[in-house]
Amino acid sequence: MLNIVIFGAPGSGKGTQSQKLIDKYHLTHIATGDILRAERENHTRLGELANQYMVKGQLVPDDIIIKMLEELIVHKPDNVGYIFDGFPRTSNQGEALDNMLLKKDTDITVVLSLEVDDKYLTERLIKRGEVSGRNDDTEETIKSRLQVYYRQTAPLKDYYEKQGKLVRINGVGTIDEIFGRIERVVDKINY
Ligand code: B4P
Repeated sequence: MLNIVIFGAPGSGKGTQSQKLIDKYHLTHIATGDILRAERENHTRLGELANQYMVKGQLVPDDIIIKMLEELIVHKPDNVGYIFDGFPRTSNQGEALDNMLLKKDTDITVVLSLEVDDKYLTERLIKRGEVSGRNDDTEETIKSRLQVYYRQTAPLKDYYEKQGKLVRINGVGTIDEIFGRIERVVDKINY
């Protein structure tokens, strides 16, 4: 299987590049942010609970996210692999993902870390907020999301670096330029 984690700060292009990876490599998309937003729109208990954290730019607690993921990683004979977009975001989630995949006799193939300067991240998210009206794309919340990223999520890079799975990708440029950099990495992998 080809199991990719797409990693990066809020606004680094995870969702955007995931879509291109799915189109080319036919992977199953697991995007925790999208799932939580869909739950919120459907006014489920999970959605209402998650929203309390999301509007403040905080992470939804690990136990909720990990349980949600366990229900999503189910065996499908025609599945060539997963793309994990926005997950894992903490060390606990990283360890839980390794264990979940091990139980399915597979593992993470590569972690693509999109490297983008804060000034671009903020610019992109404010722009998206103006168009999409996403309630966490406001200047105040973006600040807190970036702090949360550096404190809770960025340390996962060491975890994957030690496993020899981390590949840093320059995440500044046009969407196609960045995808070109990603393709060059993924096309070299035998899976
Ligand atoms: P997410 O939905 O994952 O949001 P995100 O980090 O902002 O990334 P996103 O994928 O949306 O942005 P992208 O870079 O693609 O999470 C939202 C919230 O949900 C979190 O804050 C948290 O509360 C909760 N959550 C989700 N997962 C969780 C977990 N595992 N544990 C706990 N809580 C969790 O795109 C950003 C913008 O940039 C877009 O408008 C795009 O068009 C633009 N863009 C992309 N590439 C560009 C480029 N090359 N140049 C210019 N603009 C570009």
